[in-house]
Amino acid sequence: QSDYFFVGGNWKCNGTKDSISKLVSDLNSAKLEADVDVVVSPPFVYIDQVKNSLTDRIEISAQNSWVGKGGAFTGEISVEQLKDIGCKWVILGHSERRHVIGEDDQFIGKKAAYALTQNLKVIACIGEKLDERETGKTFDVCFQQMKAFAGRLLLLIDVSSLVDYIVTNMVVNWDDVVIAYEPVWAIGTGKVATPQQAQEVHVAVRDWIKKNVSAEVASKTRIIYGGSVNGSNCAELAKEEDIDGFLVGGASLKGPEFATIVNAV
Ligand code: G2H
Repeated sequence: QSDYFFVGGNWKCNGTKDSISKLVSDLNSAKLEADVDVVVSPPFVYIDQVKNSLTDRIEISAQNSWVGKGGAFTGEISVEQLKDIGCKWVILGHSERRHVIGEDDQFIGKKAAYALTQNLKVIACIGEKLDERETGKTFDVCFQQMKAFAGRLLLLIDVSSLVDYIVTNMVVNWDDVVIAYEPVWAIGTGKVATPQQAQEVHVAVRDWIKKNVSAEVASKTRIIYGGSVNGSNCAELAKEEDIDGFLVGGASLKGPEFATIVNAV
């Protein structure tokens, strides 16, 4: 695990060959601080184009992956294929996959576990919806989502035997996981969480990891914030002690603004 700030650009379902070529060229010429891990996540169909034109300074993530080994799964992309074309990361559990496409905690947890066993690193997203925040369920929802990730990774739930527990721990490396807290009400809405709102959840999630995984993993794991982060609000957010980086959507489609966010610390 790195102590570095981590900034991911989630391009979502945006772009054309031309616009992506321009974005890559802006990123290639941007000055990025050395002590920040930078990742961009293009739509599947443009990953190869980006891989072949983007500086190695920036790693590539997919926005989703299939839950197991490839085969007769029409329309899906396997972890093995993503690795084959040079992806180092995959975003899993993004709220758009959860709430628009309908993926549930268990399915997402399974995807994360499979990706990690194949050495594809995971940006694991969690976050509450507006009504859940308003009814005081923010922590419950985030912890439930964490449990689905961690439960699969460490067999925290239903530890059936010590042997299973040890084997799973040997396979899974928490160094390969970044947690992204993205309150759903702040995603693509222009309504960013205040630094205090984000910090409060990040601390709670870190504490959850400490209690349910280990103090060491809790202190090392990067917990990044996502939800309407832009060039103007990133510096304030980055000052919070438990905000270790950002997952950026809309603002990552503009190279210079994304570079500002990368350099926010
Ligand atoms: C949250 C974020 C990127 P945006 O989904 O994952 O998008 O910055 O557009 O809110």
